[in-house]
Amino acid sequence: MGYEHILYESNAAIARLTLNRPDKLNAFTTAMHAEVRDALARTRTDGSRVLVVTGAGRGFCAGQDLADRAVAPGERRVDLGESIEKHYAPLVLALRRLPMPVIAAVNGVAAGAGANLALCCDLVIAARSASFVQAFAKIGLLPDSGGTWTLPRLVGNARALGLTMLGDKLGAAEAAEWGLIWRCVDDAEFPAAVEALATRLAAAPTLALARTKQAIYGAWERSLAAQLDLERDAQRELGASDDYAEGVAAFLAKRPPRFVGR
Ligand code: LHQ
Repeated sequence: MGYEHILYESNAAIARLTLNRPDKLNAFTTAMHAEVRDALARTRTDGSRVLVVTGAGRGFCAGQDLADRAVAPGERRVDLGESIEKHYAPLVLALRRLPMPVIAAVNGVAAGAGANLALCCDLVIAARSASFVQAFAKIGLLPDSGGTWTLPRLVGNARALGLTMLGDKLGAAEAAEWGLIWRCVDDAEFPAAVEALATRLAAAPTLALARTKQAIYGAWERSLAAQLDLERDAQRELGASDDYAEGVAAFLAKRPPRFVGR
């Protein structure tokens, strides 16, 4: 599949997916969703060990393209639930279920579903000039793409409700202070910081990181006893992995490990 609305490449185990409608702050259309779906399927099979999602131009993603035919202006009977069911919910789950770390490299404004897609990634790194906007209330909607699930878990109900009911911009520095995102870095350092993070994760024990994200995301739904069982089972699996053998051998030989991701 050739892409018109995104860029995708995978080099040296680093997959890079760039939302590429800069004139519209990379807002999602139905066509863009199809391309992202295709690219994420490729990431699973092309040898990638980390995925970086970012935006072209001055924005990360402005959420749903409000002019796309999926939500034609003035059309009162449009079924937004269908758009969520077909596009946004599967995308959130695909990112969460990708068996490797996913970095959201938030280069500029992330609004609506664009903000919540960033926040469902495993590590969110943002340029200082970037911002997060829960724009939904401004157009009479509630936060989707997992926002009502992710936000209270990340920042608690007080801040989740303030952010979503007011829909004001939250700058990247404050987002990092609040624990909404992993890191905020100066704009000049942003590309190098993203590259360093991706390079480091591409050489990490991928299977262990995949099990780590699965365990942490699922922890909210399990009891401590069930979580301990899950940790036992996952550790049993990882204990038989090439990367565990390599990690221990490297530690004992006082040399850096060479992980293969399995
Ligand atoms: C856009 C958009 C946009 C189209 C900027 N659409 N053109 C799921 C299921 C189904 C349906 C509904 O929604 C959802 C989930 C959602 O995502 S709902 C939330 C949708 N997103 C928004 O409501 C955000 C709308 N955008 C904004 O509030 C602002 O553009 C932000 C705060 C993101 C950035 O503001 P500025 O930096 O001042 O940029 P701008 O407003 O001048 O935008 C630049 C261009 O991008 C402009 O186009 P133009 O041709 O006039 O230069 C905007 O119209 C276009 N654009 N967001 N979502």
